[in-house]
Amino acid sequence: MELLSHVAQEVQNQTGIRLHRRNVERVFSAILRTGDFWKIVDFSDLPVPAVAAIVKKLISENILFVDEEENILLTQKGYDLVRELGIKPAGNFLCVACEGRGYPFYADKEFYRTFIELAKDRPSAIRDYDQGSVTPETTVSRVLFMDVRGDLRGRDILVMGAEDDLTGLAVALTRKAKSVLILDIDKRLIDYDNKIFKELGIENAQAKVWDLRKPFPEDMLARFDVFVTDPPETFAAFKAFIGRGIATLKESGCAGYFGLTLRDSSIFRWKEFQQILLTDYGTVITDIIQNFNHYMNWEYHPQTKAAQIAPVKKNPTDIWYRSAWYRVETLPGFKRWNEPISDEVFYLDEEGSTT
Ligand code: SPD
Repeated sequence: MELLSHVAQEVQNQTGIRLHRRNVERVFSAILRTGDFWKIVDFSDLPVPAVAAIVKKLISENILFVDEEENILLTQKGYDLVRELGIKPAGNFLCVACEGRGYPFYADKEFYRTFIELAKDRPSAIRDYDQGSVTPETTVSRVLFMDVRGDLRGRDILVMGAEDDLTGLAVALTRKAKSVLILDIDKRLIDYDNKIFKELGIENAQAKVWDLRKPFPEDMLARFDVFVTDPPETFAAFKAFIGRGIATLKESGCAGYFGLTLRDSSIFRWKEFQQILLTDYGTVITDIIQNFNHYMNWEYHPQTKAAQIAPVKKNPTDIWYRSAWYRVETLPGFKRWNEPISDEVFYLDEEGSTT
């Protein structure tokens, strides 16, 4: 078997993460751009355990080595192999102004500045709920995106299970929505939002503690025009956050926004998520903007499986964890899923490692 397929097969057997030869090719391509392990994960679009195992395997084959500064580099054998296989680095032409999202976070400077000011004392991300906050630029861009798509002005909006990003606060701050309800399991975030709403006299927004593993009461169903969330990547969390979000939508033509990453789940799992969205829930995917969400590094990183299985001890120093921003729309006959979650695998499974 040729080398890329052999490595893909061996790492798949070892990690339980589905892989094909081009996943391994992509790791090589990433290494041609950077020696930083965490950026290699970012550019490879693969779960951390897969990249860690591929890199370790290639080190054991004398194709890669780690230098004194913990950079991952090609050996002469590695360079010869890359040349022989014709592997190239990908181009990098992302817009530096909008950071590649297509929505200029600086468009409304007053809004951007106010949000930064309000976010500066935010509670720090904690491991218990797999928190990891997106940058303020990401949060502001989410709101602009919603506005452009007609999902902000005059809308009843539910933001749930993702308030470490303060998206609900940002939506409320525009004062353009009809109402904003924020649900999160973390009381620190709920108190933070409600205090700001009180101080600023924002009366159409409220925040409440809620555990999304529990079904919603009847009065939450068919109540909102738009939901926003950012689940952990397990199937149980996908249903609890997104299935339940769809259940709260009023009618066909309503919209849901959420992030899905390839750092904690594979492209094979994305296919299964997309099948659930299309077939089980009866929605259509209108948008996927890859790497829209940029997550600030979290303090608990050294305690995670990701840190433990990495081929280097060096912690990430730059943004490496990013996720795609999905927008779905309900179609006639869409299904409202609102079952209890009994699955114990809620935050972490074989593809995830950053919790
Ligand atoms: N534990 C690391 C931070 C993870 C933040 N959640 C990202 C969810 C993407 N759907």
